[in-house]
Amino acid sequence: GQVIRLADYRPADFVLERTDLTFELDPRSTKVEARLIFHRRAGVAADVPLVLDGDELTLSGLMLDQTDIDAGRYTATPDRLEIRDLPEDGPFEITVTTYIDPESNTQLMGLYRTNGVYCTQCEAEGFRRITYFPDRPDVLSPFTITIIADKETNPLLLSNGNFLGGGNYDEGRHFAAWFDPHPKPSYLFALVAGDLGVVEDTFTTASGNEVALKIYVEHGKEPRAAYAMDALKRSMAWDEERFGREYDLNIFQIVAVSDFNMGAMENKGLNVFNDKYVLADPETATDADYANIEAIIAHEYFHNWTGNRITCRDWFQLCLKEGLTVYRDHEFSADQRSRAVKRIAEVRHLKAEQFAEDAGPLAHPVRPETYREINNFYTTTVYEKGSEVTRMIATLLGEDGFRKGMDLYFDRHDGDAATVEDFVACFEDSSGRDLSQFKLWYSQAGTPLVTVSTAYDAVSQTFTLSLEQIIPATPGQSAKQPMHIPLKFTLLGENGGDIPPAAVSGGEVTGDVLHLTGRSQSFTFSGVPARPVLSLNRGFSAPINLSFDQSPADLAHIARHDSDLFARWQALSDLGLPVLVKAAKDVPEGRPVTVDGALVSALIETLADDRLEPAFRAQALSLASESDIAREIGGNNDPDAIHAGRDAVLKTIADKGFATFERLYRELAPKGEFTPDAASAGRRALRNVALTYLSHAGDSASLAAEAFAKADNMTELAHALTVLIHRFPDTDAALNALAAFATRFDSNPLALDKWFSIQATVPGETALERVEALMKDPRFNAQNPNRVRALIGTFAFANPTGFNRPDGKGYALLADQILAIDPKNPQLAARLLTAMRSWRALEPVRAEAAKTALGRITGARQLSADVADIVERMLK
Ligand code: B3K
Ligand code: ZN
Repeated sequence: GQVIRLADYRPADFVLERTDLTFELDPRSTKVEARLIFHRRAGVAADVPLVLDGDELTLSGLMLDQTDIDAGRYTATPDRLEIRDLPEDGPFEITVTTYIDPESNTQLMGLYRTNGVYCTQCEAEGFRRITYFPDRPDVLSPFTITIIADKETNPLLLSNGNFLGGGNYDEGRHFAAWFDPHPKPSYLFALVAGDLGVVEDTFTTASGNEVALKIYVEHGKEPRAAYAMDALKRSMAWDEERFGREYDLNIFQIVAVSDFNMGAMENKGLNVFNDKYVLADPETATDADYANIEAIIAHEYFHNWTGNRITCRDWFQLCLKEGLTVYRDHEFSADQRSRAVKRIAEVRHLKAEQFAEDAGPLAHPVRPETYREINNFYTTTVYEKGSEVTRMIATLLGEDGFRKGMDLYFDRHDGDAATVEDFVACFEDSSGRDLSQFKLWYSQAGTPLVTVSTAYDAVSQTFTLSLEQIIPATPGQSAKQPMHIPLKFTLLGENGGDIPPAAVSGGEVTGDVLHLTGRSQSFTFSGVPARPVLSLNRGFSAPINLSFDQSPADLAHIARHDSDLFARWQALSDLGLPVLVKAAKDVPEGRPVTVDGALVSALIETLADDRLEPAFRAQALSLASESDIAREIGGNNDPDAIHAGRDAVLKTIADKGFATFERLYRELAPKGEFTPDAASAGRRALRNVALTYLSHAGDSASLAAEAFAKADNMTELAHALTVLIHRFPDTDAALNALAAFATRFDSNPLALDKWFSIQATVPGETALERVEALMKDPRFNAQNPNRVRALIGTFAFANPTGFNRPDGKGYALLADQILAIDPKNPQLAARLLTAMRSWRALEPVRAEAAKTALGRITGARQLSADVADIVERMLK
């Protein structure tokens, strides 16, 4: 593929006024007739042709104003249709006819079939696989859709917008027509047809409009959509309350399908979901599943305003809808659950995924300036760092100031295809604050490193804080400008309360936010009566790494006293990380692993503190992951040493806190009926953490076996199975549990995915043989993205010791799978390949093996643009 550049953006030559599509559905040969009304944009010369995008299309009919066009006036190839000699002014109608084959569409882009259901996925460039079209997000029009299909097999005929009507047609067929009055780009088009069950409800908007809500699932699965429906209604109410945004059609529909390349898709009025993010019941869904369903239902619904009513001018602006909408779904979940615990989970995820991406060969700015394959830019940088950038705007302007800017954005840009500049200008105009330096967050890649040093002078009662920022070099960007970094902070006194300083000099401080804008900067606080303990970057107000030699005693002080629970968690994590890093170095040298006493007592004190919510305690006791430790070490990493070191630290904590873990494990046993609410989920999370530690202290499988036998919910059942299989893999208890789980959930693909994932993450080199054996299991299905991700994806992304076997067999397995999947589903293949994004940070033997596997992929013939782009950037 060729390189597309932001700097080359030009508006389309023709304006699309209306889109009228008729589908005659057939599994192998669906007829698509597109009637498109265009006019030439003012100032575009009369000899400029109309160029429409296609992808693997064959043209079978072409008319201008209902008359066939002479062959000499157009050129059609599978990926392009050029029509010449079109009217200079005034509207004209082009009718394009194509035939497509949904059944053989394994890419899952465009119109495809999943379990006998017709379904579409058009973002980013899938619509061009349906018909020739100006398939770009800045070409918007109202759509009228007519669907004709066999009535018996497709009782449901769905598309975007409001239902116009339908009726019987010839030969056992029927039809339905839909009209979406809100102009939209083609990527938001959707069509679904088939035979599905439905769950129905209604929502009355603040202005009194009644909206029909429908969630479609496979027959028999309706009860499992109840939680999703509840989450949808809460999302609709929240967007009215928090952002003043009401829904704008008389129907909102969600369809759950079992073959989907990602989580879900925000098509106007007709969201299509991976069923993993719709279906839930206590027997088969974990608390994490419930939380994900709530977040993703909200996310797609929130796109109705941030993404659909205001869309993106071009795909470089993807963060405009994604970063903002992630921010909105984070805030929603924070309001529905515990804000601090939600923030901890977000930051863990951000560091594990986005910081890793930003530190490796795939690093790119939140708003990239070039791409070869846009599908590869639906990244954690665009989404999660994009959300953090939005959060920083809210931190700079305050909650009310942020709302004012958002109101202006909705007022000013409703109906537009907008840019990041448009968005930021709304906050500048509504607040009067200059955000020009701040905007570097969109263009500079890399996680800033802020180095901190402090000094207290008792005589003058001044506290000085010196900061220096370094933004690491990333691909294509070597020299960087200093950024505007908003750091929330407090100075803690000896008794744990906040010390309000009398005055500050050296830079801007607004309320509890310190603005670091220079490359290096010193802030001096006067009127500080005693040496304070600095709590910095509270709430993770900026997505940065801090290098701050804070003493264990100071960190323990923050962990004990900060009024911001997030800061307490962060201090505990900062206390733990060096211990884990040191353990990873001690193990290969044969030195005993020692664990700092301050860490152990801070952890056990937190664990035992019944005033703290269980979900927080569960987070506090969940040590940094193996990949977090690897990132902290930064290079020459040995995953086996990291794993062994971390295990030894866990065991020390387990031994020291044994009595407390045991008490909590017993006390937190479920009472009464299962409910998925956050408080109950928090108790289950803490109980699971206790079981993990107890399994490191004891050397028998009996407790986990008992937990497995007694679990009455998937959160505890899956965790007990994980502990059994990971810690006691060859025991009868583990093998029996594994077999029992598979039998019990034989007919439930989502639960069976967990069975695959749990085995794919068994630590150590035996995982490879397990994964190979599971790939031959009749229940494995290489065509289903969820199953492939559950086994191959989990192995590559979440099993550091198993995947990174020193002999390179893990990489070889992944390379084989990528080469096998790529011809059928390039997006899935490319996504799996990103599991190797940190390969350069491995010790030399593994790094060499990884490079060999990557080399084998580049050397293969006929790679998709998706995989070619990733592997080439990875090797650069
Ligand atoms: N907008 C979609 C993602 C589309 C991915 C295309 N490769 C889901 C979301 O972010 O809401
Ligand atoms: Zn999104």
